[in-house]
Amino acid sequence: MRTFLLLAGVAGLVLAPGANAQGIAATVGIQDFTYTPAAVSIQPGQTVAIAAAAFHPLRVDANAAIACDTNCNVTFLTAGTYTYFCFNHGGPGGVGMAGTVTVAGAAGDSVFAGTMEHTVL
Ligand SMILES: [Cu+2]
Repeated sequence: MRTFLLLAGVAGLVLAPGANAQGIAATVGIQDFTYTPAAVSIQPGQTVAIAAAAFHPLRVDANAAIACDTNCNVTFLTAGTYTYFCFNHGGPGGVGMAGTVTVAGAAGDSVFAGTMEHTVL
């Protein structure tokens, strides 16, 4: 297993290596060019495991630095609605192969500043 450490350019979300203190709150798979389930809801600080592959590289609208092509664990620290998409078959704003993560709570409940980790198996 190789681990890359990247600087997160946007507050609010982070890629975590494996399970973090709060574990995986939701898991999103891929079936026939669709994320399943296409929408998940979590609490601030929880992690979503989103399937990805070289053929289905993951991008997160809110943070262009999050780009991974293996299964990605993305931790969302700030309340809000986040859209992600497959770089090959979707686009920003929920176009095509895309999904949504809703993080409960009032906007600005927490502020994140730090690093994100992208784990490549
Ligand atoms: Cu795809």
